[in-house]
Amino acid sequence: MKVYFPEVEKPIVYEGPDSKNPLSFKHYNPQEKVLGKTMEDHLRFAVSYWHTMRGGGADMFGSPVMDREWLKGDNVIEIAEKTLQAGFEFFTKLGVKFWAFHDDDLIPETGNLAESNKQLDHMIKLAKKMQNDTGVKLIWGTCNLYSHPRFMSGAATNPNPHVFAYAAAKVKKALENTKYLGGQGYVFWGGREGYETLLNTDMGREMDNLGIFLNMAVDYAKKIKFTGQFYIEPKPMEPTKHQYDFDAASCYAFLQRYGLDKTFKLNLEANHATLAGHTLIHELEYAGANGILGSVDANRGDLLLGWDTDQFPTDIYDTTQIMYTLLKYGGFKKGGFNFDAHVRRQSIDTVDLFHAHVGSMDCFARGLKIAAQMHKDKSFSKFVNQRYSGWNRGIGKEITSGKVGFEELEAYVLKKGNPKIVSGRQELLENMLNDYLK
Ligand code: XUL
Ligand code: CO
Repeated sequence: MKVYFPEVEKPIVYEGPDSKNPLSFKHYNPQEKVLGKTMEDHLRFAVSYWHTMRGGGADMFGSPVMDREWLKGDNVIEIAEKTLQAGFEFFTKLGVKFWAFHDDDLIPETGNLAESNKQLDHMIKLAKKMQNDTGVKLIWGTCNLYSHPRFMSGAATNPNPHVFAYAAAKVKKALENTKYLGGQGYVFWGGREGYETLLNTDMGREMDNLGIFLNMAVDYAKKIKFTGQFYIEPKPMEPTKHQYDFDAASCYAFLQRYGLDKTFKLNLEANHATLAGHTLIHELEYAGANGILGSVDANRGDLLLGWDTDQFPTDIYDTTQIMYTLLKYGGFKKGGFNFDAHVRRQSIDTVDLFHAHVGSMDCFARGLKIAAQMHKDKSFSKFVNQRYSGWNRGIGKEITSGKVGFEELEAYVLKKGNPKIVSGRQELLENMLNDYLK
């Protein structure tokens, strides 16, 4: 069988923090237990097929620069087969247990639904075989509802019901395929579900239609007994100027409005969070507090660039806080860390794909170990509990238990006088966090 990644002969292994081998893990030790669970089970890493296998480094100003052996040739089916083979070679050499793909990443759609579905059937069978042979699983399936010209004005939010129907047909097929592959979830990222100008847009109708569409997906999943977790992936903009799934909070409002809050959770992406003016940690905390924390698309933006650069995460300060929040809410159930990230345009070699993933996996593993210690020490949670302790007694308890209203509170203040102001100790807490990053 053809080998596409000769630079890595055997699967990458843990060699410990002192190793000088760039193709080894220095912190990610899959079977090592942290807080009673293996690192592998905490982190549930997945490779994004679209970036890693289909990406060629093209940008708005230039064509692909990466000379990928598996993408060469004239026959699309042959290319698709080679890409899948290369993909599973990469997953197993890297040692990840999950992958994620869009329908069109497996094989580009032809523009004819029946023909595309037939080609997909062939590829999905092959994928199933490779999953069985390697033990690599599908973290979630999804559908490309934004690249083809028919979707230029949206899919489920398109002004034309015929396009809505086309999108429904694609999702129907993708759900069947995800079930067949044992996928643990299904993601809706609203690629063009938004608008460019309100001068031509009926926002209320578009949101209602998106609600109808997602309810249809839930109904169909029930019908075919697909039991994976549904996710919405928030993103505020790009490609449209304004997307409806702006951030975690607007998604939660949408899910509640359309009766979907019990069937959906969120797939949160770091660079999408920063585009919305948040951090991933903020989005995780919001989702966690509302019971909709599902999965993470792991990447990062660039402080100086205002777009979705999808870089590999390398900042331990970030991964520590991400892991701290994730552990606080009980970790992943069906979700995981999917590296929705691509190597930089100048990183043209296949070995760069390994460096990128290995570095980020180590970065999360380090974050996990540090965050676990922070939880064990309880130094931060003790501080927070103390800060809010007034709510466990006296007037605080009476407020939360509904025993008092405005009149009683007015009487309370008239009797007690002014409240004492206390320090939030932000700098102390930041210093404490830095002490953990030694
Ligand atoms: C785009 C993005 C998508 C979704 C899946 O910004 O993140 O790749 O993750 O459609
Ligand atoms: Co994503």
